[in-house]
Amino acid sequence: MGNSVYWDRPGIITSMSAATGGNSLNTIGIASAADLFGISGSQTAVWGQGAGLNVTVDAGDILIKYTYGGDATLDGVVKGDDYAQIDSAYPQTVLFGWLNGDFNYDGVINGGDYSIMDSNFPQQGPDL
Ligand SMILES: [Ca+2]
Ligand SMILES: [Ca+2]
Repeated sequence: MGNSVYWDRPGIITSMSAATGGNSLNTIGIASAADLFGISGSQTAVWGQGAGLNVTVDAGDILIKYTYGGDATLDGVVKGDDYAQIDSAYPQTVLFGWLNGDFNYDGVINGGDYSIMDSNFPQQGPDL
């Protein structure tokens, strides 16, 4: 079986010290623009407005952000809408990926992912 169904490779990593050495406060979040913004076809959206990025993205773009573990929405902060993402995906058991709350990329959404969010929520600093 190829990697078209299950992701079992190292993927994208960062050497930024805040995201290495077992530190789960900061990491790399990855989501498709189509999933994050609910767009398709030729539709576009503006990503990173709060962070001053203002990047126009289309449904085929993959968004990668250095952010806090638990920032499902890739806006640089862990807050209520991130908890809403994981809370809505968890009971469905068929949704995966960063946007749905798989913050450790192990292919399941479970207590380990909630632990990352719950640990980082009070520790996070300024929006990334
Ligand atoms: Ca967020
Ligand atoms: Ca997980």
